[in-house]
Parts: sequence; C-alpha cells; structure tokens
Amino acid sequence: MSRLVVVSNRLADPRKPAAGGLAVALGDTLARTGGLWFGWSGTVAPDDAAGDGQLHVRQAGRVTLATVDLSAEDFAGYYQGYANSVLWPVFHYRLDLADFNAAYVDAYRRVNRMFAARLMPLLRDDDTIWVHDYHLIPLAAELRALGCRQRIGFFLHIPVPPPLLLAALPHHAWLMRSFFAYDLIGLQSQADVAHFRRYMLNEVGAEELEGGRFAANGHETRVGAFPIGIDVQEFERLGQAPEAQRTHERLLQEYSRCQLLLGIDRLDYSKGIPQRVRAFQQLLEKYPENERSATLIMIASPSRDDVHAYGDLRQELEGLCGAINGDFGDLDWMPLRYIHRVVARRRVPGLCRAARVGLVTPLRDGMNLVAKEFVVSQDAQDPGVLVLSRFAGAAEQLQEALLVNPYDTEGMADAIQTALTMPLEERQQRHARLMQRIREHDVHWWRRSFLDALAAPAAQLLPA
Ligand code: GDG
Repeated sequence: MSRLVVVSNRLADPRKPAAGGLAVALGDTLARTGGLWFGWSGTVAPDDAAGDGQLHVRQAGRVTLATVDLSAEDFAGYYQGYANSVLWPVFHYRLDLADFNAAYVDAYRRVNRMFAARLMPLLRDDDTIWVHDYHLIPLAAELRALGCRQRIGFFLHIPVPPPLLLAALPHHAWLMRSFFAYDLIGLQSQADVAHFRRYMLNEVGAEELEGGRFAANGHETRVGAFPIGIDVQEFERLGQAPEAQRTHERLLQEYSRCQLLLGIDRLDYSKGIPQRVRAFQQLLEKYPENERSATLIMIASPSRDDVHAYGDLRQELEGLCGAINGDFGDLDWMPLRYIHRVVARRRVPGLCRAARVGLVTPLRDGMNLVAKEFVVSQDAQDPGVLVLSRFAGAAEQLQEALLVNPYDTEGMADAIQTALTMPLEERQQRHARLMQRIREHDVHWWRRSFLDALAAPAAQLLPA
C-alpha cells in the first residue's frame, strides 16, 4: 500500500478532538499507512528573518506533520491576497469583491513553488499525493517541474463558477491549465463538474475523452464529483456526550415558550447571512403569529477579519440585527440572538437538536457541512427541518430539505413558515431520507471513493 501524503494550506492535529470531521478523516487514513501531512505552519516570520520557508517536522502518532513558515510579505500576498481576496470571491461568483492586485499572483506562485521545493525531498517513489483546495492549485505543476512522477490528486472544496466568470480572472488561463498536472481532480458537485468541463472545452480547447478525462497540450487529467460528507459516527458520539446534552437541555428550558431557528456559519459573505436576517424579519411581518414565539439564534464565528470585505459585512449585519431587535423585541422577548464568537464544537450538536429549523442559506457554497451536521443532530422521533439554499453544493444530495433561493426574501420567509408548521409525520419522513443519504455518503465514503479513483488506471470510468 502506498504512503499517503496530504497537502493543505493549514494542518490540524488529527488526535485533537477540536479538529473536526475532515481532519479526523484524513488523519485516520494517514495514521493507517503512516502518512505525511504537509502545509503552512501558521507562523508568519518577519520579512528580515530567515524564517521564510523554514521547515518544521514533528510526529503525531504515525503521522508526520511537516510545515513551513511564511514571510509577512508572502502571507499578505499569497494567503490574504490571492487566495482570500481573489480566488475565494471569484470562485463564489463575487467579481465585485475581488481585489485584482498584480502583486498577489506573484506571491501565490512564489509560495506554491517554495512549497514544492520543500516537499520534494520528503517524498518517496511510491507515495500518493493528495492536494487540497484553492490555495494550492498550481502545486502539482511546480512539483512536476522538479521531476515529481508520483500520482497527484486534487480536491477543490469551493465551487467552480461558470466559464465566463472564471475568464474574468486575470491569469485564468495559466491557473486553469495548471490543473493538467494532476492525475485526478475532485469537485464537490455535478454543477461544478459541468462548469469545469465547459471551461476546459471553450477556453482551453481541450479534447474530451471517456470517463471524465480531458486532454490538452499532451497532458491528460480526469475530473469527477466527490461530494464531501461528515463523520456521522463521530458527530453522533459528540451529540450523546454530556456537554451537548447539557446545551440541549439548557436551551429547551430557556426557550420553553419558543420555537428556535438556528444558523451557524463563519462570518463570510458567501453564507448569505444578511439575506437570512431579512427573511426572518419578513417572517415576523407576514406571519405575526410568530412574534414572541420564533427566536433566531445566529452564530457567525469570526473569520478573515483582516480582509476588507469581511469588516463591511460585519457592520451590515450588526445594523440589521439591532434594527430587528429594536423593532420587534419586547421586555421579555428578543427575536434574534446574534453571536459573533466561536461556539465550542462539543456544544454544536446540542444546539442543533434544540432547533426546530436549521437555516443554511448560502449564496454559494462548495458543499456546506453545517447542513449535514444539523440533520445528524436531530432526534429522529421529533426532528427539526432543514431550510437549505439551492446554491449550496449540499442541495444536490439533500433534496428532501426545504430548498430555497436566498435572494428571494419572501420565498425564504414562506419556507421558514412551512418548516415551523410542518406536521410531525412529514418531518420524520424527510429526516429519515436525508439521514440515509448523509450516512451512505459520509466522510469515509468520500475519502475512499476519491483515493480509489486516484489509484485506478486512468481509463477506468469515474462514478457518475
Ligand atoms: C469549506 C467550503 C465545504 C462553524 N462555526 C462554528 C463551527 N463551525 C464549523 C461547522 C462546520 C465547519 O465549521 C464549516 O464547514 P462548512 O462546510 O459549512 O464551510 P467552510 O468553512 O466554508 O468550508 C464548504 C467545506 O470546505 C468542506 O469541503 O463544505 O463549502 O466553503 O463543521 O460546524 N464550529 C464550532 N464553532 C463555531 O462557531 N465549533
């Protein structure tokens, strides 16, 4: 069995419980065969220090964690700049929020080249390399330039926008052609695969072969949808633990006269948080019977505070939340609890179980794991209802959720009302079907199906 090498921008210690589903799932695989996890150390060294690119290696059980530092200039250009101020907005269809600063792409190339140079001496001939996410798209091309012959797979956690939108990205041809250095490219949804395919045919002039394969300029790659799942068993265990139970009981006590609605996201403009608040406001206006009974808890954990667009979003949201509480609240009832803090992971299942409605309404999302976590947290006898944006990758799988268009405020308010008044039997039926699909396609299924496809001969067809 070949050794697995995972490369991602940030690492998590797979043995720590706070690490969460993805880190645990990847850590399991790495631990089984003895693996290597490579990425940024999280440390920014001053520009004049020799820290730039310094390698740190440590063991976590059978997993070797190898990390490199970034200089302050590279951190600003590669991470805050090209990754989070260019690729993130463009791939989430937000050209208006992209900052096409020419220095960013240089830093992005430089860091990918530096990562390749540091990783190369650590590789063995029979390694299988799995690169994650938009920070590292050109990494395989840089590794190939250094003579790397091992199999390299790539998984993109965020959406792929339509080709004409991608084409607005300066250097898009360079970036997208660099995908051809991978043996396999995994995307979250069929919609992403369709956009990727059209881009390769229209913009690159690639030839389409059988089984998700594309060829251009003498290189060939394969593309498929591998929707990421959660670690269902781990999440269920977390839900049965005392801290989740206590959170659940405390919320039921405190809101005994209310039906709870819940949103949990990083505070990110892709998550449609202001749109959700407006829909909640519309709910209170259009269906006044919810006054004094429906309460929205919105946890928006801090994220990328140092990127400009995120500060604007926070201000907008604080204004909106304050206005609703001012307009509708009373001495003994506040319609909205907005929490701009991280809630401990151990409490999340208890929070979800106390909610009658889970609001997962991104404007665009690669997958959205909160949607799956919400469903898994529910009591199967008396489950809450998931209201899910049709623009989340998860919507392709979770058809029994109430699917909404987050730009349609009134439609969303109507869907919330449907969720709040849904009869028990219908809730149970929808929940059972969603659970079955989430269980079948959990994070272990995702990891196995991607790695099996990567190991398979190129001509083998990918799962539809
Ligand atoms: C990217 C893609 C794709 C959130 N707030 C708190 C908290 N969370 C946890 C959730 C969930 C995770 O963070 C967020 O995962 P998502 O999938 O919703 O979103 P992104 O962070 O944007 O992730 C996304 C994902 O990669 C995987 O491929 O699904 O589309 O954008 O697990 O529970 N956890 C705690 N406190 C919080 O306040 N403990």
